[in-house]
Amino acid sequence: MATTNGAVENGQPDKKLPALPRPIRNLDVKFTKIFINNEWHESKSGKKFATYNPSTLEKICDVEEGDKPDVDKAVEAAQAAFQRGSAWRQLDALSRGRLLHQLADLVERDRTILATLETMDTGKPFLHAFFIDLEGCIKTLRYFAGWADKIQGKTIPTDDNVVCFTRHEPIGVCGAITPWNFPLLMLVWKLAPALCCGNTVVLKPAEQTPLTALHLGSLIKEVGKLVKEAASRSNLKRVTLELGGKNPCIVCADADLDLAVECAHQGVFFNQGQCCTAASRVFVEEQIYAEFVRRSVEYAKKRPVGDPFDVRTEQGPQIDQKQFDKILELIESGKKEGAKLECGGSAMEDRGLFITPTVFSEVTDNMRIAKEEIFGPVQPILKFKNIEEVIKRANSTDYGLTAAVFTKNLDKALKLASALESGTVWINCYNAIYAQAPFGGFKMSGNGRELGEYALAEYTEVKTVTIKLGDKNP
Ligand code: NW8
Repeated sequence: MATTNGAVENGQPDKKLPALPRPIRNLDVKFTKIFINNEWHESKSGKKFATYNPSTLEKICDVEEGDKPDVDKAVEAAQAAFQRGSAWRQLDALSRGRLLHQLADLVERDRTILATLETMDTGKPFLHAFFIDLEGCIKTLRYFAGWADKIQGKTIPTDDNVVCFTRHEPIGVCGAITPWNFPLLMLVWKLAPALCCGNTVVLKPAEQTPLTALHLGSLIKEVGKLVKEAASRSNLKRVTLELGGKNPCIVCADADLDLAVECAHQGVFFNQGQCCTAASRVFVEEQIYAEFVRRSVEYAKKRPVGDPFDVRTEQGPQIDQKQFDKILELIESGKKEGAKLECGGSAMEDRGLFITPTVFSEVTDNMRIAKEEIFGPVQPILKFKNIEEVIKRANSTDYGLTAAVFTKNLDKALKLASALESGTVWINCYNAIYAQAPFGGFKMSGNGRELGEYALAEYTEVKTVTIKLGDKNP
């Protein structure tokens, strides 16, 4: 029986845990057409493509297939909306921010629908879709909503009698191509900063996973009505890219071993291994190597794989047959090249595209599993002897997206943070991604930054305005 002070008879505080969100069963997919200029369109070619649930291999629905003429139509509409004097261009910055907040409100309202669609379309666990993808979307929209009226230039003192200042202007129509691993989240990482700077956007979602992008279209339709006209641009396109990674995760002998094992495990297996940030080269110092492998194998064997709508599931199926085959082929190469298969290593019997969590030990730098992006639930564990050596080996890749270091020694942590050639270095944590902090790649992992204030630079042109002042005093 609960008492007035909120305590129950057993002495535990009567704290009500919020009930876990539940997916929507038999959700009807409402939006399957191309969204342009606040209207739904059929494809000009009349073509459609099927999208499949990778967990059941059943067809979810047919979606209108956009091609060049449809993209041209979208670009024309986006150019028109960007035209000087259009409703969008005349909108004040605070209102632009308010629209992004309203879109965030609607994403919150439809959060369960969107998380359900994302799980149907990708096979990722529903609770991950709900608490990571949708949480990240809402936070990113609100973060950039706040920036809309804070984008400002500088006043620059010069060596002449002039007033010189800069304006940070929107570039114009932004084309965004988004991946299938985090369909809605990656879309929002592009849409939110582009719109907060006053641009217009043409988005092409990955063929595998169009559903949440289309639902977002329906939400945008609710937010406001955009108007049309025409604009022309030069052909020198600015390109921002977020590409792959073969991300080193360095575990020093002095690390908190429980933490390091857990983070390295989640770091590589999260999202079925289908993350640009996957911890796909785990370097472990020799003194603790055997123990680290033992505990990592224990973790991998316990990882719950199955129906992504089951609340206990941590790992669902891979996205499609092509990725599935590629991962199994790389696992075979690991076996052939002499890595030690500790657990997993195969497809799950009589199921669709599920792969058992796989750990390889005794991996060396020249094996394919140590060099190529696997994009699957495969953890290659390598051994290192000292810091100078591991820096060299960690950096000897064309990629440079993220790196992680586990150590209790601050000097070592900071030395590695500066020596590692990657856009992000995580110390004693993994996948610590925030709307406020920039994210992007060094080297072949990409160009430019998403999230944080730095993302604004990708979506704005700087204009210098210089005004000659009169020589005479008034
Ligand atoms: C945008 C994203 C996040 C966020 C939280 C937790 C775990 C993993 C990811 C993640 C704003 C605020 C928070 C994650 C997301 C994308 C990739 C890899 C990991 N993001 N998160 Cl590619």
